[in-house]
Amino acid sequence: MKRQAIVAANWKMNGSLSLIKEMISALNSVKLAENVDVVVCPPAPFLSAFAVCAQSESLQANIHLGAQNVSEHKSGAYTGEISTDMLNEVSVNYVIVGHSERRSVYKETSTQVAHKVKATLNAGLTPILCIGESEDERTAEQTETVLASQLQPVIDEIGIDKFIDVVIAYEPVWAIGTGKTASPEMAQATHLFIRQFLANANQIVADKVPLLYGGSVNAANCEELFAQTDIDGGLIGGASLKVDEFKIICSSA
Ligand code: G2H
Repeated sequence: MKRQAIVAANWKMNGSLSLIKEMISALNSVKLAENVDVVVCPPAPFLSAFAVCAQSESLQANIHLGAQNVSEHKSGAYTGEISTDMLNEVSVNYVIVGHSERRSVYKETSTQVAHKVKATLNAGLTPILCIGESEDERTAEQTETVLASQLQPVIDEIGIDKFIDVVIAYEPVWAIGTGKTASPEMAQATHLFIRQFLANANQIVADKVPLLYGGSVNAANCEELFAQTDIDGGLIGGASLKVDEFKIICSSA
């Protein structure tokens, strides 16, 4: 079975309205393989502009808009937060949930992440659930325990069957924005663990869920990473801000 492949751009707190326009026009000329979707996740103030520009430029259908975060609450007195309904109104399809920067800087717990995944699914949006271990945890050979501890609360919250609509991004924290990338073999081995962990609960779901790799992916290393059996694309940070480099990454998937 050929799984859906996804290349997602996480701009983090970078970019501008002019980059939105430049990226849309560049992506319209990329030749994507049939099973590849591209997701661009700009900062929240630019979501609406992306949606409007994508429509006026007739952006190809397999390029989608994503948000970098969402509230687990439906609405109310949550200053600074963004709801799933708001994201739906501006044509967002995907939401990055539980990125390591949200977990470490904003102290999001795996339980809160699980609630966000549930809210995202309930709104008909696709969560890109980020998981990953720190350098110390990898050195202490705790990688699998940590990944399991990040996945299990989500399984408990939504049920394994609903995972069929979830995308998982494995991002080793030590590889994020550092220029250090997991070797393709190391990334493949960890992706295989994640798939087997899901398979213990539901083989059909495990076979279907796209597993993205993230952490210093660039034009030079993407091809080898994407060629691994259990790597179905990538979550790209720094390199997704460079239009020409991101085009190469998208065409490699
Ligand atoms: C990991 C990744 C995008 P970068 O955070 O989510 O960023 O590619 O810059 O390491």
